[in-house]
Amino acid sequence: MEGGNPPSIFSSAVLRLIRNGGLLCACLALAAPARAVDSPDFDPQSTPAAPCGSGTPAPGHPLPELRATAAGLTLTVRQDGNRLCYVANGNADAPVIRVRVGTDFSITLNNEITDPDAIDAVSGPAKLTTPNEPVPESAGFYRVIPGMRHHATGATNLHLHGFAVPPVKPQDDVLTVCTDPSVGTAGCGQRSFTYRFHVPANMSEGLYWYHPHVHGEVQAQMLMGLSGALLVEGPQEDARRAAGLQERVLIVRQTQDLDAGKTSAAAMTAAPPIRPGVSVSSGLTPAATQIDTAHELLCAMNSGIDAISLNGTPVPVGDAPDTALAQLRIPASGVELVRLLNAATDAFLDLALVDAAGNTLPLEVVARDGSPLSDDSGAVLPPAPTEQSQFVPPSGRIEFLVHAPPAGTKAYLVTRAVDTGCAGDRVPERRLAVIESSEGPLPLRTTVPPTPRVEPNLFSGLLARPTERQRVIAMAEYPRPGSYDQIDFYLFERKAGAVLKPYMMGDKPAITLRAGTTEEWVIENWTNELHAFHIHQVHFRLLEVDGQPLEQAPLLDVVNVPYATATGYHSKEGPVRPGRVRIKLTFPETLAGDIPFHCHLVDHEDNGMMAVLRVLPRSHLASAGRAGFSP
Ligand SMILES: [Cu+2]
Repeated sequence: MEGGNPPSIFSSAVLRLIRNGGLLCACLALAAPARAVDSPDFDPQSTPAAPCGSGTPAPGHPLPELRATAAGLTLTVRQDGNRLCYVANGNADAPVIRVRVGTDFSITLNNEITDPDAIDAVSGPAKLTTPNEPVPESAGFYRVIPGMRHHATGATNLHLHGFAVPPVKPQDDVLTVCTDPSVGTAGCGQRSFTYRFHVPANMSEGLYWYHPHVHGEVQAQMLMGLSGALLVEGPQEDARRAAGLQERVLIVRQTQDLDAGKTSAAAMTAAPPIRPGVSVSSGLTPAATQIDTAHELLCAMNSGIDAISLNGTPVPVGDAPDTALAQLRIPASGVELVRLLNAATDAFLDLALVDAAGNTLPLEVVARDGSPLSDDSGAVLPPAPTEQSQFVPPSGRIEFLVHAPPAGTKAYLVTRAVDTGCAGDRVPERRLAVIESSEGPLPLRTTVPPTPRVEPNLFSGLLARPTERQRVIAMAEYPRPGSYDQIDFYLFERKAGAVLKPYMMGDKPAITLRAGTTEEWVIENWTNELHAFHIHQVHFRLLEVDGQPLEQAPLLDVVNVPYATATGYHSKEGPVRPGRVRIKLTFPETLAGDIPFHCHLVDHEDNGMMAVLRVLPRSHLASAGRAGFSP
């Protein structure tokens, strides 16, 4: 299927500039945006005295950038007390890594973590009383036993979120590849690992990201600072540059999770479900249990509001002076592309543009989760201005155009308060950035860049493919057997006779299928809080939310799953109606291997809300083992 010559998101922005302003301005790349002023003590240089640099950058400060090639770049994980950082070329500000479609690149990850106990302190107070069992088939990993928490080892690895590369080393294998800290024994067998990736020529251009994925300590390592943006570039990006459209990368991180590992402090307002076959006095025995669909609604008392940051600067809550916000100064009549990553561990965003009086302004979304808005053929759709706020779950990305406000006025990028359910965290409204137009003469440009040809991407034609199988995947939380003030998390295929238990490293795949298969999954949320369903390697089309079909089924790699409701909301009384989304997905032969899927509220993932899907290459049906997946 050919995409023809549909409008490019970038050229359409340029065309609108022509229509609106008469003069096409390519000035945006040339007119340097006003630089935010870093505080005098900000120094991102990694030194022995300050391994993660020092001071606080100016709000929204530009992030360092690196181009990754086959020659490779090195990311060194360093630690300064309760901070972790990715250091590249001596700079402890995690770089925005740029890669090109159709090329190879490599990243060497060095683990110089010095104090795993500090990671453990962040992951929460509930500690193991007996050692975790090593997982024989995955050196360096430990089982997360129900009723216990993983004791941080300081092992780390690298996941390229959203990347359509195989889950096979030396590419995106998070299940067997890890590196050890610079202290202690080498459980992973290595303190450094060189990943070698090939970016498929038909992968979508856009914003992706990288973060650690050692099951059991993902949340702690991300809260401590480990995440960074990754931009995949190709003809679309070339057109953007040629048009002079200025861009800005914004990363929201979470720096604190008040209930991390502190579930015991939460007051449950509903009684624990009755679990057939599980004795209350059974202590910490890992027990399988059946889903209890009649009594699944727990609420939790919430303690406070978690802290988030934007490009490394704390985001204030409530009224804050403009100087505390990221400064976006856009040349008058100009437009800027904002590429925003929600790298928070569990904070949701609901983005809107407003004027100084709080009136909503239109926002033009051009891409989500690294995929330009496109139809099923892969043809890019023009941005549609909307005043509807834009929900971005943890790990999600959104790219949108912001127009300079009229001279002398201001606009604000805000994230609205989010109702995460009575068991979820409090997410208040916050201002992220103030937007103003900058003055001065603008350079002129007289030619329009050619519209790039948009080729079908890896997931083009997904909607047209026949669905071969439907599955129901359920998300659930239960009080821990024998320890009812703590919660375990579950993600499993709901079917007759289903048995569920929290995911443990080394668990066999929950689902096995053949490459090329196309399926529809209904993902159910049987809890009273939002969850963010994410699957590695593939993007899916979101077809329905709570039974409502979506007009343009977006291509995503993470989706919010609405919380459950029941007669007598916030009650243990049933019947429970789970929140539901329906997605359609396919598994290309080139991505065969063991593909994790999990909740991207990473505390949930760390505590069991994860599973693995094995995609068997059609040519290797006889060998179902991992060893058979060499690319
Ligand atoms: Cu979750």
